[in-house]
Amino acid sequence: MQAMLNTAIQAARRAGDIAIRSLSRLDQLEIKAKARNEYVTQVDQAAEQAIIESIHKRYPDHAILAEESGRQGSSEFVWIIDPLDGTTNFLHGFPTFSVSIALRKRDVLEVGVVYDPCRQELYTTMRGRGAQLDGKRIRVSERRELEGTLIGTGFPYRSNTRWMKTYLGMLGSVMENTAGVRRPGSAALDLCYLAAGRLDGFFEFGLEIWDVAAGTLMIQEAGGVISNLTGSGSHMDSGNVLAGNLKIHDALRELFTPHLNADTGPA
Ligand code: 2AM
Ligand code: CA
Repeated sequence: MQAMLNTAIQAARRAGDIAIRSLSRLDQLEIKAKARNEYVTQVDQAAEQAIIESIHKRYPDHAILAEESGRQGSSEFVWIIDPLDGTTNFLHGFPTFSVSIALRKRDVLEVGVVYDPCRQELYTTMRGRGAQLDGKRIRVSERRELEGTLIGTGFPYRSNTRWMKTYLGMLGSVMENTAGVRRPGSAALDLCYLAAGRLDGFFEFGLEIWDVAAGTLMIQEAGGVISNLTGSGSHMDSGNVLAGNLKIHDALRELFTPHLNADTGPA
């Protein structure tokens, strides 16, 4: 698996470099929203192609599940790729976005890499081998109570706005019971911040598998817990995510129970 991790690292750095180079050109683009959106889509696609090319050079038979190009091939090895997580930030030149690459073998996550090209921070993990930031071991925070915690989240968008009331209720409860809430805008990176103890908890509705695959293994290998919102099932199916160390995960779940019980929210 070390060779596959190395491939993922190399691919993530390549994609990150494309994003950074493209960011300086984005500044020179005309302000028209349509032109900028099209340009960002091109950057997404170019970064994804660079990643797929790096992977297929070493592992031509492996399958791909990627945000832009969807599913390709069939193999017990599937690379799950988000070439640019935090596209809205990127579009605005807001320097919080990431590249996320995970490798799954027969439904088990084996490798995860998330790269933040703005800070040049590299998060890596392999099943059974812990999680690292720039090669140094990271762990989830040790806080045992919600008081004093910093919680990350993402706002509902598109079809998930139907849960807006539920979400705002949950957000209110978190604001009342913690030291603060942050909404950086790249879910893959948020999960790594949790793995590194920079955030104590995290919750969001409606994420895609490429947003969370690498971050999931990162959190698990850093000693944390990640599940769906009710704590009873996999967030990889529902896309609804609740994460923290064991104590904070459970405390958030308890805090959210009254909001989710009335059949008004997602699991
Ligand atoms: P993306 O930038 O790759 O789209 C932010 O809440 C998180 O949700 C990001 O990881 C973002 O990934 C994801 N997301 C997916 N679709 C989105 C959308 N239409 N608007 C905002 N965020 C979206
Ligand atoms: Ca994404």
